Amino acid sequence: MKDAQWYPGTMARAAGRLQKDLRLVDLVVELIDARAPVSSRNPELERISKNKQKLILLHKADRGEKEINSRWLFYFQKRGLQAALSSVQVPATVNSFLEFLKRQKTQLRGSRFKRPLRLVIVGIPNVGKSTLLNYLVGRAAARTGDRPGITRGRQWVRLLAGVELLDTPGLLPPLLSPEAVFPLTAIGALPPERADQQQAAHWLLQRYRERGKMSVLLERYGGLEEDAPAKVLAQIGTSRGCLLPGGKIDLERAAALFLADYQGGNLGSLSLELPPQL
Ligand SMILES: Nc1nc2c(ncn2[C@@H]2O[C@H](COP(=O)(O)OP(=O)(O)OP(=O)(O)O)[C@@H](O)[C@H]2O)c(=O)[nH]1
Ligand SMILES: [Mg+2]
Repeated sequence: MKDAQWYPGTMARAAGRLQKDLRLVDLVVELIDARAPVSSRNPELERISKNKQKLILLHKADRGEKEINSRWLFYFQKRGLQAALSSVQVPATVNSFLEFLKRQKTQLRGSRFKRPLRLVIVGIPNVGKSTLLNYLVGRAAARTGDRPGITRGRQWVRLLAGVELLDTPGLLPPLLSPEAVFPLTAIGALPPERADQQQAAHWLLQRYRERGKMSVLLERYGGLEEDAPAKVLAQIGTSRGCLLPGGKIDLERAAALFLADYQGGNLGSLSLELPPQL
């Protein structure tokens, strides 16, 4: 599928809309996935929000490896960017985000006339924007889901007294770099039809191998020999009874199952991209 044909019209419209909304906001909160901070950053979002005050949240930090998360955080901060780790599974991270917002509100009050602090939450699909919003307001204000493209329109929500937040639909760049396709598939930011699921599964299996974490797969699927990704995928298929009529292994189903297990957090924490050595 060609990128130009794939890039949905709704996303192009949402990007245009966001450009207008940016004029109304004091702060842009960009959510990226802590496991893949390069691929999950949309350069288009960076470009259109470059004149705004920004906070980068390395979100779903609970799914990334602790030590690598810290290295990524250091990497962003070293480059002069405001950044923090974030996860709805780690309340301390959400609390420090709230404290940050309260400080921002006080500063705004001090410097300008009385109006609420307005922030917008942006990022690629499925990175956790609406879930974070719901967690912050303590109710299901926005629809969430484990698929990309859940939020369709924009939505303002009052977060605290004097702080308003705009939830936005996930945005991907119109042209994805080839290196980003598999990480984005692994974290569930791309619809399955966008990439070859078996190749994506091979790529992810390779990451488990590289990070020395094959034992996690052994525990989940049993009886795996450490071997080439294609063979491991076939073994996963066998162990999970993914069979086609006639008894051949249904590799497509095995790949979907394995990717879903990674996305669902059933395979421990695994970072997909490493920060450059500083
Ligand atoms: N492990 C983990 N999962 C999370 C976290 N935050 C969100 N999720 C999950 O990520 C999935 C996507 O969440 P959403 O909030 O719908 O993502 P979104 O960015 O609003 O997605 P779009 O509306 O499609 O752009 C859901 O299954 C959430 O439960 C987190 O901090 N840790
Ligand atoms: Mg959403």
